[in-house]
Amino acid sequence: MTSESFNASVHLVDRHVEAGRGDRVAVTGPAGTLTYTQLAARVAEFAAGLRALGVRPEERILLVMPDRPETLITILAAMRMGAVAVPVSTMYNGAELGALIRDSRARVVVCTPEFEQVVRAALRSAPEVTVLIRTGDRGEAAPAPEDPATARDEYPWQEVPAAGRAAGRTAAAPYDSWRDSPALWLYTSGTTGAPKAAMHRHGAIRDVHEGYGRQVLGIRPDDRCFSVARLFFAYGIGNSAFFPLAAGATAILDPARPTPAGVLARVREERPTLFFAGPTFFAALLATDAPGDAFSSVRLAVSAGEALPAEIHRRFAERFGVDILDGLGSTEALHIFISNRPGQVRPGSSGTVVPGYEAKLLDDAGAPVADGEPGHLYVRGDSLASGYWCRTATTRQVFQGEWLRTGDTYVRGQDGYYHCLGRSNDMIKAGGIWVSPMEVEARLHEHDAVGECAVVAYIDAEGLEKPVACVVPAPGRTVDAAELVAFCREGLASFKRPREVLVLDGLPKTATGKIQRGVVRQLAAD
Ligand code: 3SK
Repeated sequence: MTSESFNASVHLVDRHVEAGRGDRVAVTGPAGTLTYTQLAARVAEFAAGLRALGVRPEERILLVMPDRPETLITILAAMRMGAVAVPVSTMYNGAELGALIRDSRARVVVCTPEFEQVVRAALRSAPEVTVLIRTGDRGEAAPAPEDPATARDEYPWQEVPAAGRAAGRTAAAPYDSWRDSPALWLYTSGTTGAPKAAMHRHGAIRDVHEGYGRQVLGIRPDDRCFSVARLFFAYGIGNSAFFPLAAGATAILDPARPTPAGVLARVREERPTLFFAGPTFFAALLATDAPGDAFSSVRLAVSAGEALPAEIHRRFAERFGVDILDGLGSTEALHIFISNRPGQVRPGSSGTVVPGYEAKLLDDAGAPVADGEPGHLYVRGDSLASGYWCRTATTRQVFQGEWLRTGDTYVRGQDGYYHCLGRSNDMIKAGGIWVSPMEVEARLHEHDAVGECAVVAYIDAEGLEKPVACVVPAPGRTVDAAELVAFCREGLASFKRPREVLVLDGLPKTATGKIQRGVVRQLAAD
């Protein structure tokens, strides 16, 4: 007995061509425009090329790419031929990326020129990679491998389809995947520290659109979706790929690193109707001198990644005349499962449960809590990941039967609206991205001026979480805060750096010597 046949790539692209909607624009932006017919052809020929290069169904193809049509084509081609797309953050350094590549056991890595250097550094510690595909000018000579021991085949991205044609295949037929076949892995530091891959199925891609995209956003073919969160985030890939494509609408992709000025220019030029960002970015937009009509094309804005403070919601709605739907999602659930609804927004709340999901709040002993009482949030629904790749113990902690333990503490009002109280553990969510305090502390400990340290979240003036390093200097040393932040920037992806350094005489400890993080958080807040 097998599952229902289902290929997410066919659902997102070919279905529209078969239904006579092929002339509609699927993707647009400064890096190019493709109709659904053109996208379908590019995906099928790229999938044929990947097969000719020896990629087999269920193998991983890891992408280090900004948001551009080639990225979308690569992800969809991987899914079409039954392989697993693994888009990863473009913010990692070589060592961090190398660890992810080794963990995924990908044999194929695809990158764009601006990330080639970091990818090459990563590949020095990832000898299992046998194929490197780089976008760039056609015919550009591949640099000689720096270390013959890591020699691998390199292909310009544009020439991958030619490999398919040389093998007699101009277009790959879709692989007969099932709802439950693996389609996408997304790395997350999530609730438990070290990055691990949440494994998502083809069927989950349809599920997130059906529940959130269609029933909450009411997304239509004439919508134009623009997301500040990039394709390598669960939030971004839903916003910029799954929702627009499932609805036959248009995705606006911008390869530039998002800045308030750049995003405002893109909104002016591309006129999105749905705009997706996180609270930190909404706050940054409010700090610009953008005119009141800057978002006049937008019918709905969406916030996720961390709880949206009511004040940011109010100021944005007042200044730009656009309502923001705050929601809660997770990489493990693939997208948003609790959300406000158009016309029924309660500022300061995450909203109510999205169709297709159920939520429950439990106390420390696992008993349900009453409305108005705080509890640990659990969610269930069809889009949940099947688990973490090669992390059995963590999978069992987080995926409990049908339920996902989100790691958040919430309270539900009698009206069914959920309010975030913070995380159940010490992980920090800065700018919508998980930061593991332990990882930042490990880097701080590499500095010889640091005796002891604890990294905790503090809430800034906008009501948003930021990592702060509380540091006890090593004996006889003084700590230069700016130098310490620069030191963290050098050794870690920049989003993990402490935004402030607080120098203390000692860290508060329990009788057994454990750092009292609650007390440290309090010190950081004062
Ligand atoms: O963090 C969130 O709220 C989120 C939302 C949608 C998809 C993924 C994530 C992590």
